[in-house]
Amino acid sequence: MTRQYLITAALPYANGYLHLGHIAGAYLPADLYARYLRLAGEQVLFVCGSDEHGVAITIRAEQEGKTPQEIVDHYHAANREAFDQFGISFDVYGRTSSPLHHRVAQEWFLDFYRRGLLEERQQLQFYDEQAGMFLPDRYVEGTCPNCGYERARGDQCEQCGAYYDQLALKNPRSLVSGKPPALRPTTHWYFRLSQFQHALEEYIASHQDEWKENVLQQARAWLKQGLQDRAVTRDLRWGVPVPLPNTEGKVLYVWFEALLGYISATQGWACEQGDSDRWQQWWLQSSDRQTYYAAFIGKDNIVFHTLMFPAMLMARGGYILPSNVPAHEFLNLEGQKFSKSRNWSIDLRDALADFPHPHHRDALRYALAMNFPETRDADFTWGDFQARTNNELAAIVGNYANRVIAFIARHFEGKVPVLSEQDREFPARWHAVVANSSGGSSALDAEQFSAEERAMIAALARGAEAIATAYRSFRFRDATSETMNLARAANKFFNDAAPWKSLAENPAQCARTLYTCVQVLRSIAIALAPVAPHLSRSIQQLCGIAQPTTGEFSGATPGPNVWATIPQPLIEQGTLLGQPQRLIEPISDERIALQRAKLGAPAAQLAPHRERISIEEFSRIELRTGRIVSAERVPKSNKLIKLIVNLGSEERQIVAGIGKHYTPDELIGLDVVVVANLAPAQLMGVESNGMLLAANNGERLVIVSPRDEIPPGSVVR
Ligand code: B3M
Ligand code: ZN
Repeated sequence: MTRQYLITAALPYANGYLHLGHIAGAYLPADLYARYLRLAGEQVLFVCGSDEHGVAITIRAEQEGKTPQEIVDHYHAANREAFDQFGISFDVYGRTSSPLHHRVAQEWFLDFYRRGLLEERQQLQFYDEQAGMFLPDRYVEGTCPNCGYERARGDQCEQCGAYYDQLALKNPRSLVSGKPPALRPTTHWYFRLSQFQHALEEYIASHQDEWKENVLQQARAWLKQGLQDRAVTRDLRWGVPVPLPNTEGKVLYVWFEALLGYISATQGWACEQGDSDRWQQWWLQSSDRQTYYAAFIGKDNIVFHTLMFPAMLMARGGYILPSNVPAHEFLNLEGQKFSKSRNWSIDLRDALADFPHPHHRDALRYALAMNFPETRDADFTWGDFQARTNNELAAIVGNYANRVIAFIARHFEGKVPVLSEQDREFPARWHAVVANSSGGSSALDAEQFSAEERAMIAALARGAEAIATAYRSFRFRDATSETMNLARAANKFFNDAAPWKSLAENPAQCARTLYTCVQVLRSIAIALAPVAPHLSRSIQQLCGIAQPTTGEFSGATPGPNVWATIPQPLIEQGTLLGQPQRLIEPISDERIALQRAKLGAPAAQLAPHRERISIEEFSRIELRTGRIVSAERVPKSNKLIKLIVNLGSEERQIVAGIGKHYTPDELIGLDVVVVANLAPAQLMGVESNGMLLAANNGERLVIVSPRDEIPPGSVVR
C-alpha cells in the first residue's frame, strides 16, 4: 500500500500583504512539515493558492479605488513572491479567480443541486436602499446575538467567534451608507449541512486521540449546538457565478468555493505535470493508497475545515477527508495583537526587504518556529529574533561550522582528513553501529569508540529520531529546539575531543576527530533543512556536497530518505571542503531598534529610503561638530534663526529653519553637527554658510546633538 501526504495551507485572501502572524499561523508550520516529510523520502504534495473572491476583496478594491481583478492580480503576485523568497515550498500555488477553479466550483454546486443537497429558499435579506444593493455579511455590522459585542460582523462575531445568520444581528447598520438596512426578499441555495450532523460527529470522534484539543473543542461546540443548513450563494457580482438560469447578480459563497480551491489547485498542478487525471491520486479514496491529509490553518478557520469541508467532501462521495487539522492559535507581536490599522504588524515582504540575506531569512523562520502558537497564543519580539539569531544560530551552528572548516583549512589543507591505517575501519564501524541499533550508547562499543564519539553518535541517532517524531506529531517547537540541541552536542564534542591538543601529540587522533566533526556538520545541515533551508544548503556546500538537498522534491517525484542518513558518516576522506566563512552575521542593536521604531509609527510619514550612494560620495560631505555661540531671530520670519557657530578654527554664520521648534535662548551653548562645506546661500537676505543636522518626526524638528562632550570642529563620519 503506497502512503502519501497531502498538505494544504489556508488560501490567503489576495487583499493585502501577509504578515508574520499569518506565517506563524499556517504557512511556516506547513512548510516545516512538508520539508521534513520530503527529506524522509515520503511522497508529498503541498498545495496552496490565493483566495480571490468575496467581500474581503471587494471592500479592499473600494478602499484602494481599483477593480477587484486589479486587487487580486497585485496581491496574488506579491504574496506568491514573498512566500517564495521566504522558502515556503508549495508544489502549487493556485488562484480561485482562474477559469479552472470557476469550472470546478460550479461543477460541485451543480452536482449538489442535482442530487438534492441544495435547498432553494426565499428569504429576507438586508438591503441598502441608498446604495441600491443587497448587503453581504461584511457590509453589515451590529450587536452579536451571542455575546452582545456591538461591532459584530454580519456572519461571525470577532469577539466570541459565534457564527450566525445575518438576520440574527441586533441593531444592524449598513457599512456602505451607515444607515439601518431595509429587508428585501431574495433567493438563495442552502447546503443541507444538518444532514451531516451524525457523520461529522463520528468523524470528529474518530480523531479525538490525535487532534489538538483546541481544534476538537471548537468542532464539538458546533456539533453540540446542532448544525444548521448554510446558504452557499450570495448577492454579489464578484465571485463564481451561480450556474443556474436567472441568477444574474448571484455568486457562490466565498467559503463554499474557496475550500474547493485546494482541489482545483491540485487539478492545475496535474495539468502542468502533463497528466490531468493525476489530481485524483491525491483526493480520491483508493484501496491501494493511503493518503494522510493535513490541513494547516489558523484558529479562525477551524469550523470550515473540520465540519464544512468534510461535509462537502462526504457529500460529493469518494473523497478523502482531512486526517488532521493542526490549527495554530494566534501570534502576538511585542505583547500586542497584530493590527494593520494600528500599524502594529510586520509584513513578510518588509521583513524580507530589511533582511535580504537568505540566512537571516532562515533566522526569522527559526525564531518564528521557536515561538509557534501551537497550544496557546505566543509572542514574537524583535529582541527574541536578535537573540536567537546571534546567540543560537550564529553562536552555536555558525560557530561550529566555522571551527571545523577553519581548523581543517589550517591543518588539513581544507580536505576531509584521511584516517590513519589503524582507523581504517572507523567509518565502517560507525555505519554498522547506527544501522544495527537506534543509537543507544550501550550499542557503541567502548573499545571501538571514544567516550566523546559515543556521546556524539548517540546524540545524532537519538536526535534524528526525536526530531522526526516531533515533526510527525506537529510539535514544531520541539523539533526546532531538538535540532539546535544537535548543534550544541557538536560543539561539546569539539571541545571535549580538543583537536588542538592532539594535533601535535597524536596526529592520527586529530585526523579522526576532524573527520568526525565534518560528518556531524553534514548531519546538522540535514537536520536544519526544514527550518533553515538556505543555511542548510550553504553548510552542505561547505561540506563539499555538490548537490545539497533541502526537501524540495515534489509529489510527482519523491526523493530518497535523506533524513535516515543523519547519523551516518557519508563524506569521503579527502573531499575538498569550502572556505571558512561567517555563515550568519550577527544582527546589530541598531537594526533591531529600527524595526521596533516602525511599530505603531504612522507609516505614511516615514519617508521612503533613497538610492544607495558609495562611501566616496558620502565622504564629499564635510560634517563637523560645532557649538552655538549666539542665536537671534531673523526679522519678519517666524521660521528662521540666525546662528553663530564655533567650528573650532572659525566662527560661522548659519541660518536655520528651526524657529518654530526652538527659541534662540535654548540654543545658545548647544553642541550640534554642521554640514561645513555647503555652498553659501541667502535666506531672506541673510547669508548662511552651512547647515545644522536635524531629524523630522513628522510633527517637529529635533536637532542632532553629540551625546558626549566633544571639541568644536571635530570631524563627524
Ligand atoms: N481566505 C480566510 C482567511 O484568510 C481564508 C481561508 C480560505 S481556506 C480555503 O482567514
Ligand atoms: Zn459575540
